Amino acid sequence: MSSKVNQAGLSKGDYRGAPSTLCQGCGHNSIASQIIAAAYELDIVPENMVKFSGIGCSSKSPTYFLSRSFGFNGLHGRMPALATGALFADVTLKGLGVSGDGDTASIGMGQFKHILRRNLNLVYIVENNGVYGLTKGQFSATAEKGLRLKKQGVNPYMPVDICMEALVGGASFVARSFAGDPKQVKELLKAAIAHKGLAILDIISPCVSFNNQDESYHSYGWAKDHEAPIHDISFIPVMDEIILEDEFEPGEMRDVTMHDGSHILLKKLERDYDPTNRMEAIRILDENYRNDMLLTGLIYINKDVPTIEEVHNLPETALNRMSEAQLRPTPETLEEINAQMF
Ligand SMILES: Cc1ncc(C[n+]2csc(CCOP(=O)(O)OP(=O)(O)O)c2C)c(N)n1
Ligand code: SF4
Ligand SMILES: [Mg+2]
Repeated sequence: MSSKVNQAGLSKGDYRGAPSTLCQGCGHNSIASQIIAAAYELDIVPENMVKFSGIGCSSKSPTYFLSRSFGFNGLHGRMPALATGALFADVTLKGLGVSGDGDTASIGMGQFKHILRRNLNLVYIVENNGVYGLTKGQFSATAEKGLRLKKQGVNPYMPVDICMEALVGGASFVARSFAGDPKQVKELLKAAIAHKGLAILDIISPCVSFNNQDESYHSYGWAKDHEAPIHDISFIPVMDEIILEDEFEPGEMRDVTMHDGSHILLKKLERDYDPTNRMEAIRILDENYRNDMLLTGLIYINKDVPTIEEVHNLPETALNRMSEAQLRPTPETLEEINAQMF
């Protein structure tokens, strides 16, 4: 049986991973399927991607996609440090990090705030279910105030908003989606992969075992009823011709051209939203937080933030592929450095 291959000469099967051991219906499984679809449609060579995660059901999920990409499963909350070291050492790779709301917003918050400052070439997905799924459903820092869970009681604390933290921390790409909206997840993933720098993708991903009653903000029922997309999003790869006028009415689009020449097309819904306006992004997130709405879409993008390689003027050849002779300073350079110490 022949299956269709993409421009990298690969079939969709080449992007899959091991069979999932997560609960049936878990939002994390839907996200894994969209990662497979996005990578296939973008003709990515899996060996040019590297996967990172912390600990949690979400952090297990890189095993279930892109089995040909190298993967690191780190410690709980420490994925950002792992990704920073690896991507600093090899600037030729695109990073794909998968974390959970516990992994990122509880134990990992300190690391999260610092990765935002560094603009690594990394897609950072938070599979956000409002609970610690793997350890049997304790409240995470993103659980809404007043949430009642059978074994936990009532959550007395205000939630952390991942997108707001990302925005105020200086992230150059911030988006939110919902695992039950696969088309939007896929288009945002493609845009995040094309972004040169750190792309934060907060995806509401219901935990069907511990947090899926309809009144919970991280359930399928609530998210379906309260999702407020700020636009319809389409990603147009660099090789495809763009004929805007034929598909959309003039004036209804926001067209963001990426560094590689690909395009993100945002079709206006009820509001005229400009994702390049940071203050408007903060305002709309705050409004959504206070009005109990789940704002989804590309919330913010800034293509002009220098990446970590630009800040440190790293060579195009990855540090980890240089020979010892290239990396070792000459005796004269060492002497110069030593002389500066006195
Ligand atoms: C340092 C450390 N503290 C606590 C734990 C226990 N632990 C494992 S997973 C987890 C929470 C996972 O929650 P989240 O990141 O939201 O992932 P989910 O399972 O919900 O996808 C905790 C507290 C651990 N593994 N390591
Ligand atoms: S416990 Fe929850 S988060 Fe973990 S696999 Fe099951 S549904 Fe998913
Ligand atoms: Mg969780």
